[in-house]
Amino acid sequence: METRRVRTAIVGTGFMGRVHLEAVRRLGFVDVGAVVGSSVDKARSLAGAFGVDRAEGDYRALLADPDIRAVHICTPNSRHFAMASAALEAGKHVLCEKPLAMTSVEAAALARLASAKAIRNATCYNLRYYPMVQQMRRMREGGDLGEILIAQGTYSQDWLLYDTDWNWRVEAKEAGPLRAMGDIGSHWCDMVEHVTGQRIMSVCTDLATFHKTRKRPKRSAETFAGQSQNAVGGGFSDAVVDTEDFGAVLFHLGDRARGALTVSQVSAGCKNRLTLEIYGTRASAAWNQERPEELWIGHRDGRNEVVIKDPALLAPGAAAYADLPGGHTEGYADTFKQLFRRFYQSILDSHAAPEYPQFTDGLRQMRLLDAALASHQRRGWVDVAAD
Ligand code: SOE
Repeated sequence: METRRVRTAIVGTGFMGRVHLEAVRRLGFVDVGAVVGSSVDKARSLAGAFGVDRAEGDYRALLADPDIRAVHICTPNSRHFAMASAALEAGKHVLCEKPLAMTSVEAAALARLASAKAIRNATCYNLRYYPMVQQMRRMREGGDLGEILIAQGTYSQDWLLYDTDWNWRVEAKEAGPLRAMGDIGSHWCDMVEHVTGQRIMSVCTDLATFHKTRKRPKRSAETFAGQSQNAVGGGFSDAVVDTEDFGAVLFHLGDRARGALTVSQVSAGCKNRLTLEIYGTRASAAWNQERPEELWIGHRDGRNEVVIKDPALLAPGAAAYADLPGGHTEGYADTFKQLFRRFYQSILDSHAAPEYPQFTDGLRQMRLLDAALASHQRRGWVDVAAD
């Protein structure tokens, strides 16, 4: 009888590796067979904290293991292509953190390979799956907002505000040429296209690197390490920074709509502030990741509303992303659970349509990043390459 369980592995032991491991363990039908780190010691540390028996220092040790059917790639971006390619070639289903790769050329190759192998593949644009983001999408699909005229917002954080804040994402050789835009801007762009059902067609972008150099710690610095990192001993060395702290993007959305986005990792007090505002011909909707259970609805001829997440009151397609009743907050970690549940259910049901962002969606965002960088370099409008 076919087993109704999947055995997977987590590759990467930093912030995202831990977030993925915790979310996978909440599914109930997925077992974590191994944790892989850049060293066996780092792998053992995370594996031991979660009762995972196997710890490896090289992801290739998993590829020959027939019991490992899927892998999560939660490593720095520079390793995504090699790891995802090898995993796909070994017949493993792959869930890769965003951005999918270092370039759209790499991303296109991954999308082609996944398609050729007919293997389940996902790019971790998990922020789509807050219940109230799904409510925005269902309202748009139902015509409640009318025709979209404007989309605007920001994704702002402050964990890289000081020149003593450091992370692998700061270095282009580890993260790719765009940091704020690639790391969090791509989340926002994926979300606006997912919610509106329209494509960003062209962009006019201005990037800024406020800290031209940063203090690189002689010991590794975890994501969001911030203040604790500043306090860590070991000293610093000066490093030239080749990625942006800030980006401003004007864009055309679909045939008619217009939009504006700012992205920052140096905005004091913004801990993880993704805001999305959609203005339509009938009504508006606005959402803030720092108040995830609330959705603001704007009206011209009636009272504005603030809707609080209560599955009993949401559109069915949105309620499917809420596991808890009203008043029981679901947040950041839950969005990973919602995406992963659908990913693993599609592994068990080979006929299921993928209800999650795939490598093709990861490629889409890489092409958007290409256009944003080219626009900044040319100081003018650039069309986004078609899929
Ligand atoms: C750091 O900016 C980060 O961890 C991103 O890499 C994640 O994708 C985002 O969800 C939270 O912030």
